[in-house]
Amino acid sequence: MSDQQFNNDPDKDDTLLIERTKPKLKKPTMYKVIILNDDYTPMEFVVHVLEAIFGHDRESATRIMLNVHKSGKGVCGIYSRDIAETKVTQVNSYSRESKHPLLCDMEET
Ligand code: TYC
Repeated sequence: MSDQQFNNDPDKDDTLLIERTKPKLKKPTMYKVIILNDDYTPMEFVVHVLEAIFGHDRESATRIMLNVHKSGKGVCGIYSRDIAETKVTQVNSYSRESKHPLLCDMEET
């Protein structure tokens, strides 16, 4: 049996090789932006922050604020890392400027 007859010369191999590759897109890690309760920040200020920075309507903002007041912390929204970091900075800067102790943080989902 000759190479010519069976086309066994690797340099003449005409088989198509398909390599399996990982899909390139993976879902980004998402982050919960959390506000923390304290004894001094006025309820109206927290509601205002939830409306202005997180886009909640009055009803949703009030529900979240009251839940945080009772339970200690609560989720304002879920975002990609960059957006979550920006929201946390906005809340903490605005609270400090306004002389309120309200604090915001983020947690991986
Ligand atoms: N506990 C505050 C008060 O009694 C209200 C409050 C709610 C503060 C939620 C912070 O994230 C907070 N005035």
